[in-house]
Amino acid sequence: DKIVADKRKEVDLKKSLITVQQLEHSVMMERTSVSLASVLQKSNTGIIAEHKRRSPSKSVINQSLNVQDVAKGYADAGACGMSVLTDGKYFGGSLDDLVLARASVNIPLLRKEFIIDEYQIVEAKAYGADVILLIAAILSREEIKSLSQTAKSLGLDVLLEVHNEEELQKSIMPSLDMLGVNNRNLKTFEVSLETSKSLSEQIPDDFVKVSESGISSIEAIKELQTYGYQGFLIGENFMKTDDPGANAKKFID
Ligand code: IGP
Repeated sequence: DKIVADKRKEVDLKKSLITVQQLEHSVMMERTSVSLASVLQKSNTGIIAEHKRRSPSKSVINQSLNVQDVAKGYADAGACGMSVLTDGKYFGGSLDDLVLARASVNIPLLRKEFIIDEYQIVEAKAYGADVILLIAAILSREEIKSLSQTAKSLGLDVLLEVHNEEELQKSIMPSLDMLGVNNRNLKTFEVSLETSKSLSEQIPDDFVKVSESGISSIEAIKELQTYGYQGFLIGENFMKTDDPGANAKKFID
């Protein structure tokens, strides 16, 4: 897999510049994380609003906004959490975006990244994240287990992403907090909310269910709620406008 090979190189380079021990000295390591799963469980709307400049499927979405303004807009709108893309190559994000978002808001922040190594989890904590994403399509069950346990030991929530039954069955384990169903097929980029609907009943009740990608209406959210979803990860629909926060607010009030 191309992405995994790219990340392997990126992580090995970073490890040679900043060691895990150095990351562990970050002042952010002392900060108490906020659990996104518990915020979602108390919310009626469950919006997780994403900062996303571009994507492989849509190329440019929005390159002109300042991440701090976007973060404040989402928090003021009442979003339960914010997702910050930190991948540079495919999404035009960076760890700076995470730091700047952290400096601007107190809502839980998800580090949206292709995580393949424990190093990236310590990095997530050191740069202010509350939650990490693990993607079942690129990880073995053993990797999901050790990476999620590392996250839990740092006080971070874990969102595990699947897009089919096989990935779901291989991933279920107690060290996960939220199960996210990605409505976008990462290979074909095709989006269908049917993915969330059909997998919902196979997700055990002890996990908070999150529906990810391609959500563009309040009606879609209402329908997904009837399938037990409590979290809704929305990026493009908010980011394609000049004021993502104002757009998010329409989904919250
Ligand atoms: C947001 P959308 O269609 O609302 O912009 O999707 C989010 O679900 C999507 O960015 C995403 C993603 C990912 C990006 C879901 N899983 C994994 C990168 C890696």
